[in-house]
Amino acid sequence: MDGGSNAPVESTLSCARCGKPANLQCPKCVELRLPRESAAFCTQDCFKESWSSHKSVHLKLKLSRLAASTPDEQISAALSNGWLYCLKKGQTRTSKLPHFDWTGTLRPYPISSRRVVPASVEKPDWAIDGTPKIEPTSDLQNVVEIKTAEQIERMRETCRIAREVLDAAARVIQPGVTTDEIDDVVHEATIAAGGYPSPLNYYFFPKSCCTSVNEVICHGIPDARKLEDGDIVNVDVTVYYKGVHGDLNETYFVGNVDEASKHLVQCTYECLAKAISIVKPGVRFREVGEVINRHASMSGLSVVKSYCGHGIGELFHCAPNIPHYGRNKAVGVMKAGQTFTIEPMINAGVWRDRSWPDGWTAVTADGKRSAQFEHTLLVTETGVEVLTARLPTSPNVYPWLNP
Ligand code: 1AY
Ligand code: CO
Ligand code: CO
Repeated sequence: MDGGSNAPVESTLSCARCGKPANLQCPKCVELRLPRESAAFCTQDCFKESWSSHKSVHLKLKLSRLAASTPDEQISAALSNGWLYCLKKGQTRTSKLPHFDWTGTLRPYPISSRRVVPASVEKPDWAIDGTPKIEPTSDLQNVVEIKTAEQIERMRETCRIAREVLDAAARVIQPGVTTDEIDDVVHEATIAAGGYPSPLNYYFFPKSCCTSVNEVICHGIPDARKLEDGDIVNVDVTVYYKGVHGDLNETYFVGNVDEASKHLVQCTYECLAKAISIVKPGVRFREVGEVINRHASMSGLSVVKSYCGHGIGELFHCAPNIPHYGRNKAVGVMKAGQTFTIEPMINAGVWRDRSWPDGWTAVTADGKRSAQFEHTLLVTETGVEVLTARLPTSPNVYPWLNP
C-alpha cells in the first residue's frame, strides 16, 4: 500500500444482501447519485436477488426529491428525458420531435399554456404542486370503502356534472376542431359548475381532460392537432366537486368513419354494457374481465391489460383494481355501497400498449385503432346504479341507441 499518497482510500463495503465484502453498485443508484455506502453488492446474483426490495429505494428518493424541489424544478423533473412540453408559458411542444419509433401515423402537437381555476373552486391536493399526497398513502388503496348515504348523494351530484361536461365536449366534436379546444370546453364547463377538472396537474398532467385519437388507447394530452374526417376520439372527463370525483368517458366519430372503426366503437360500448349488467352484491371483481374478454375476442378484437377500472370517491383512483381482460387475478367481491369505474379499452389489432416519450400517451403497439367507454358505478342492494348514465339531453351520437 502506498501510505504516502493523498489518493482517497475507498472503504470496503459489505453486501446489502449477504454482508460479504462488496464493490458492485446498482447502476440506478449511481444515476441518482446515491452515496456508495447506501447500497453495494458482492455479486450480480446478490444484486438480482435484492432487486424487488431494493428498487423501492429509487422511488422513495425520487418522491422525496420532488417534495423538496421548487415547482419549476418539479416540472423539469417530471418531464425529464429532454422532451419538453410547453408547460411553462411561451414554451411549445414544437421545437423538435424526440426520437421515437411511432407505432402509427399520429404525432404530438404543441400544448397550450396552463388553464386557470378560480380561487373559489375547492381543489384536490395536487392542484398546486402536481403531487397527490393523500391518495397514494391512503388505506383506501387496500380496502374497498363502503360509502355512506351522504357520500353517495355527493357522488350522484358530481357524476351528473361530469356527464353534462362530457356532453358539452361531445357537442363540439367535428373535423377541424382541435383536442385543445375540446379541453377548453371541458375546463370551462367544469368550473362553471363549481368543480375542478381532476386531471389538471394530477402527477403533473398538463390539461383538464384526456383526449385519445385513433391509435391512442388512453391518457392522450389535448393539443393543437385538428380532428380529421374519419378519426375516432375518446374524451375522458373527471370532475371534483363537493369533495368527490366522478369519472366517465366516451369515444366519438369525427365525420364519416370506416366500417371497421364503427364496429370497434360499438363493440367497446357493448363490452361496457355487458360488464355493467353483471354488477351486483356477491359478484367477483374478476368476472368483469371475463365478460369483456368474451365479447371482445368473439368480435375479433383485443383487450388492453395495462390500464384498469378503479375505485373512486374522495380519491380519484383507489381500490378495487378492476382488470378488463380475462383470467385476471382481481381480488374481492362486490358489496352494496361500493363505487368504482369500469372502462374497457378495446383494440382493433394487438392488445399490447406502448407509451409516448411524454410519459402519458398510451398507444397500441401495432398502430391500429383503440376505443374506450367508462362509467362510474354504485353497487346497490339489488344491482347497480350508473352514476354517470346518459341523460335525455345527451347528444344522440350512437346509431345503435336509436329504436
Ligand atoms: C390517470 C392518471 C392521470 C389514471 N388518468 Cl390525467 C390522468 C388520468 N388512470 C387510471 C385508469 N391513473 C390511474 C388509473 Cl388506474 N391510477 C393512478 C396511478 C397511475 C397514474 C398514471 C398512469 C397510470 C396509473 N398512479 C400510480 C402512481 C402511484 C405512485 C406512487 C406514489 C407514491 C407512493 C406510492 C406509489
Ligand atoms: Co386514466
Ligand atoms: Co377512470
